[in-house]
Amino acid sequence: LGQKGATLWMTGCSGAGKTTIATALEDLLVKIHGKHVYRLDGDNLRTGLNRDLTFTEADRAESVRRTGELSTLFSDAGVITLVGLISPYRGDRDLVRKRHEDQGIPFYEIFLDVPIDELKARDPKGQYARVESGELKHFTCIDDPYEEPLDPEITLKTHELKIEESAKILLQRLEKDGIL
Ligand code: GGZ
Repeated sequence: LGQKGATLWMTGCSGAGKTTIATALEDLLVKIHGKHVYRLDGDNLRTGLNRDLTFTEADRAESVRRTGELSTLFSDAGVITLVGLISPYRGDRDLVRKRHEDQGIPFYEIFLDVPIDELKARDPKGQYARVESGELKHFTCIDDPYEEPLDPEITLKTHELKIEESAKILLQRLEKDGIL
């Protein structure tokens, strides 16, 4: 009965395109497929639910855990939940996957795989420049760890794809799996 939910968990370095791809996909899902979609963005959550958290390893783990709990609730309610979180640690992401699997909720780990030189060239918010100048420290993928997914459901090399192409790949996967 009703809509089937799923969590699409986008992981990758700052500037890899998590928010951009999620927004493009949201557009397709809502406008073309009339689906109920919700976007959970790490950056935004840090102004509310996660505002007590910093960028230490422990706080990042907690941010991933809370967001994972949220995504299971939304997806369980039948919403297609699009998460964009750097989520740099494999173990944290695996725990979120397990929470979904234990509850029978479809979970897709989507790795936004972009070379670091490309990220530095994009630098939409000037973060990488601030890291370079020493103003910003412990920045993921530069001087703080990012553990690449070993077996993601989908890998998107967003520097080799148009935004719409990346969104389409995700959409087609949801269609193939009977979620749309
Ligand atoms: C990584 C940081 C850091 C550090 C601030 N490391 O692209 P942005 O810049 O504007 O958005 C990023 C956001 C990442 O938050 P997440 O909640 O997705 O990260 S995590 O999953 O690791 O908890 C980034 C900004 O915060 N930012 N300092 N040191 N990103």
